[in-house]
Amino acid sequence: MHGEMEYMARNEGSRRDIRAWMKDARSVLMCAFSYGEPGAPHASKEGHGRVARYAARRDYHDLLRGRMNEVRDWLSASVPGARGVAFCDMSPILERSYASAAGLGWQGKNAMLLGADLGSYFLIAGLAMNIDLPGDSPAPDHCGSCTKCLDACPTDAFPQARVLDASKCISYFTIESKGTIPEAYREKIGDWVYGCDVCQEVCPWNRFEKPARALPPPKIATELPLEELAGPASAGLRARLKGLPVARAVRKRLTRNALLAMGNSRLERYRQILEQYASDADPVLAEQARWSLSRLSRPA
Ligand code: B12
Ligand code: SF4
Ligand code: SF4
Repeated sequence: MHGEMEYMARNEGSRRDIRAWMKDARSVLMCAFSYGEPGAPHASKEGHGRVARYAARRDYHDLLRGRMNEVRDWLSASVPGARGVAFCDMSPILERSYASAAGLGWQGKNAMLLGADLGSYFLIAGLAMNIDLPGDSPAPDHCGSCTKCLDACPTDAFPQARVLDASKCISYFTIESKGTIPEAYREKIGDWVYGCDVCQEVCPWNRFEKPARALPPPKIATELPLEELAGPASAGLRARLKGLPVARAVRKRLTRNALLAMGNSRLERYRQILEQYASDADPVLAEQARWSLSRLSRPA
């Protein structure tokens, strides 16, 4: 279920109780930071690889923790003895669980936290405090009989509604997985080169997505030219990706993903670059390029 992300299994028990992380925590404050772009098209584009929407903006971890620390400082200044620690994504805490208990939204069948007034294109950050704060009630579930996300997932990554098998998720393959991508999933990954938004794109509640306020505007398009991604690390590309989550995927992973997408595109114009990589010293890249080359000669 977790693929190479061993930390998920390792900390499973303690991640459910924040007191394993902050001993004297008495309240948890959860916030949603929207990165929606109402009306913006996010479609495949010939010769390009797709990047998940959140990844087109500046890396959010420090930024959002910083915003929560501002709240912490304000609370600490107002309540004597109040102390707290902010978290966003990097700490051993099940953020969706806490956010759902805090009433930010309900857990959709696609495992995403969803709000009736903001859809699911938002990131979560939290603040654990050593003081009692008034609690909110969990939000009611509005998925009803809809199964659009479960039906649309290209890799069938949901063994049941609300449970994600991370080891089958395109987001896992393209961002986290270091080695060879299993053959059975390559075609299904299509043109995704960093993350995946399919189970959110089809969600009817995302017609209520909200534009970002705390997060800066996108720095890159959500479609990137495949040749540029697989080519030599140009100063131009490095500068464009600097400070973005995409820069977290080491160069080799991005190249592997771009080679895969080239195979799925079946465009003859990639033959030369794929032939070059087919004899690369790196076995993961060489094998990926050979597979993609084999796709060029086959009819779609
Ligand atoms: C590891 C991780 C991943 C892994 C694995 C995800 C997984 N299995 O959940 C991979 C790389 C695949 C991944 C993908 C994505 N991720 Co991610 N990921 C995380 C991370 C770091 C840990 C999540 C985790 O531990 N999951 C394990 C399972 C057990 O927990 P869970 O899904 O959170 O759900 C539990 C609770 O919600 C609770 N629950 C609450 N209500 C209900 C109701 C029912 C009926 C049930 C059964 C359970 C349930 O029980 C669940 C099971 O224990 C979190 C940040 C964090 N620290 O929480 C971000 C986070 C979950 N990811 C996030 C995002 C944005 C994504 C992507 C959209 C990125 C992308 N576009 O590619 C995809 C979405 C995939 C999907 N459909 O969920 C956001 C989600 C925001 C939101 N609105 O929900 C988070 C919260 C990061 C953040 N700080 O904003 N991610
Ligand atoms: S992010 Fe993509 S691959 Fe992962 S569960 Fe959603 S639709 Fe499936
Ligand atoms: S697509 Fe349908 S089932 Fe999936 S999360 Fe959205 S409302 Fe729920």
